[in-house]
Amino acid sequence: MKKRFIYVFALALSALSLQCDQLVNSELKPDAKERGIDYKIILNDESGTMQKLTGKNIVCNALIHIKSNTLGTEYTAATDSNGVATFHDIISDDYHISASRDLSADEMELVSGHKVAGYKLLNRKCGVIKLLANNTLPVEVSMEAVFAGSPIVISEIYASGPQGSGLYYHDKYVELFNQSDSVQYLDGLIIARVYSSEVYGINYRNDPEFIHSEAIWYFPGNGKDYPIMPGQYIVCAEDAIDHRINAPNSIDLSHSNFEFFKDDAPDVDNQAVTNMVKFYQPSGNDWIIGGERDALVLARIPAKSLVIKGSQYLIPYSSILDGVEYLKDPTMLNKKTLNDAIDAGAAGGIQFYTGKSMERISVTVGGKTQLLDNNNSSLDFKIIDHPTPGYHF
Ligand SMILES: [Ca+2]
Ligand SMILES: [Ca+2]
Ligand SMILES: [Ca+2]
Repeated sequence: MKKRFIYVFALALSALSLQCDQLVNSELKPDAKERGIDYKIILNDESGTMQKLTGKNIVCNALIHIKSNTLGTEYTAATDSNGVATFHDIISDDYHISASRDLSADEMELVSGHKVAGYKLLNRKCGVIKLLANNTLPVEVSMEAVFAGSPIVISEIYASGPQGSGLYYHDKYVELFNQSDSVQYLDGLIIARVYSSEVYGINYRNDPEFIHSEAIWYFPGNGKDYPIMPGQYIVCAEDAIDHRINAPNSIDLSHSNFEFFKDDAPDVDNQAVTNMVKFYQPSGNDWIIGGERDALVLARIPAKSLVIKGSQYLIPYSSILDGVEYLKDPTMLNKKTLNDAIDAGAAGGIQFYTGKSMERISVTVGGKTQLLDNNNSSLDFKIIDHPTPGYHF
């Protein structure tokens, strides 16, 4: 369960800074001939944490990472004692931004009276900024204190279907990773698809509180029946079979950890692989995720406590451990359906039936594998040439 303190504000999504663009203008294309200029980004903490620590709202000693939405070029800089980071020779574009400052247990004790680890100041409300050549003022980005150590993350989504087997696409899976130092339990954890309708142009990206879903499954167990060990990957397969029998270029998922078996449909059930529990999915013959675009969330909340509205169940943002959106063209962020506080960017850019997959970028910190988790899939994910069920590329 995500630990939170009262002073950590609920996700207030309305008060976005004017310079923080939630919707990206897809018309904006960088001009290759344009000369790069220097930009300053200033970080302000709106949660009162830095005020308590330093008497000012500016955030010093923070790391800022930006990535051009169109060109993919990346830059990193640290903020100085005035909370300002300077980036040199930058071309105008929309930039994904992740700004982060660790809060030590000693600092947390000063702020909250509790000596707790795992908190950070993050730019949860603002994942994309616009840097324009004619703007010489510092771009302001707001920060808030959050518990940032989700122990379990979505490490890979494979959905495109294999090469050379016609329209075969039953080898989809989602993979999870325990990146904490302790045993975690999957029991009751929800995997849900984020609802959107391209046909009717409906999505709930700007809902201030809830994910809307028409496909909710959860892990079986009564609390401690299904452990995931530190550093372990867990594969949840659409069908836990050896797909190479039907599609030679596909993969063997018969040893998956879990399987989505839709008991009210003509679906296959490998008796040797534990089934996920279907809580709600009124349509479709299986757990199917989009081949080129979709959004998934992982939530820690009892499914039976969820409320239904119309044809969709509502999942509170506060219960979400991780969320990943992927798009056919991940630079078209105006097509996003998942709220920016959960995922400010998008993975993807994979065509149908290419056998390609997307996984979180791994970094080694102190000899230990960590997967990037900036709540921005544009920064955190990369495309890989083939699926890697149960391991990393
Ligand atoms: Ca199935
Ligand atoms: Ca099964
Ligand atoms: Ca993998």
